[in-house]
Amino acid sequence: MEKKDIFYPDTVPILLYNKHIEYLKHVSCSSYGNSYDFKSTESIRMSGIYWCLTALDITHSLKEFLQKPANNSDSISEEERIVNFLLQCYNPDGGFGAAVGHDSHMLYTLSAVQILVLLRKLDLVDKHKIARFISTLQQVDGSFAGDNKYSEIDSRFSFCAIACLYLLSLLDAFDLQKHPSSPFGIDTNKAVDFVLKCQNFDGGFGTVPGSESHAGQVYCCIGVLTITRALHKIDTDLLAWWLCERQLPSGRLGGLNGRPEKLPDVCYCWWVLSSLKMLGRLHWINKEALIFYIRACQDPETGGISDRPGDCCDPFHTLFGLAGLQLLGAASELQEINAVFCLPQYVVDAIEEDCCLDQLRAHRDKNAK
Ligand code: GRG
Repeated sequence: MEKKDIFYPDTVPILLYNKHIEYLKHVSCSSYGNSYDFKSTESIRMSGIYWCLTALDITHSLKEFLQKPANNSDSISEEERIVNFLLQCYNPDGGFGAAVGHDSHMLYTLSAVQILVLLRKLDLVDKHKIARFISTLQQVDGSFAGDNKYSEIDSRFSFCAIACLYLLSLLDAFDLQKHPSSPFGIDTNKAVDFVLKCQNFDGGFGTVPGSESHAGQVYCCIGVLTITRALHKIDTDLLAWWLCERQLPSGRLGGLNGRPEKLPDVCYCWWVLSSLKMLGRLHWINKEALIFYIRACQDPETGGISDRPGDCCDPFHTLFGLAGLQLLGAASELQEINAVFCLPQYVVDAIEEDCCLDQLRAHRDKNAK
């Protein structure tokens, strides 16, 4: 066992599918709103809703949950409650805050857009206004700030910007290279150049050029390069090797850490596996050992998945544990997940089909003139 590692139990349960659905419904439900855990997570509320709804969807239980009456009343469904909350977080600048009254931020704008596409409710918002908000956050070097107030720069925000524009089907329309006279837009080439500068000698990526490689940042940077079709610009094998080195050799092998000398954590099953999938190197990881690790992090009593065996469960680790098992092909009960957007594959397919249809219609109308 390495210096920074953990012990595992000898036996672990199989995937506790029904227990996880129970847990997810419990923490997503309006009646959970009075709990300490709920109140203390207000600053990340929008992302919390995205994690829960995505996990409910890949466990085939979203529809049923959304139709339930909220607060045990007949007047409003859980879906209406969530949509009302989301619209209250939609700010006049076009972005979304984490909760009602919070300033717009790139992180929560992506979560809100992900929720809207999951619920098929994008028509409730002004897509162009959201895209304009995102475009105002691009800096001269191509990077993106998280908000207009503190201007923190991070490759996470590059991913949020590019992923949002793609999910809104506005990535092309907002590309200044393609529409140079447009008053709003982003420079996609510069966005890619910035992300490429975040790659280190070890193959990994950091928050900004020169900062330490971290698996979470790798996911974001590889996501940007995948969406913009620029993945060929990096040394794939070097990065895939660094990602595989995240697997710790403890006990029966297993969990992944986010950077050298750190403890394993279930969330890296997502950040590392989705990156390997985008790179076409998912088969490089020891799948059996990782499946064992994720299963060991399940709570057999309450359902839900935690970061490490025996810790408390939460929606973040539950989503990424389930999504990791799905990518590993170890959970036939789950719906396929898209490795770039962390949304059910059928949701991403529907967006791409709608976008193709719109392009065909535009082409037909242009030719008819
Ligand atoms: C669509 C899934 C999705 C995400 C949106 C915000 C974002 C894009 C990605 C975040 C990527 C990231 C940086 C993940 C890492 C999260 C994490 C557990 C950070 C913990 O960092 P440390 O330093 O932990 O506290 P370690 O494990 O290094 O000790």
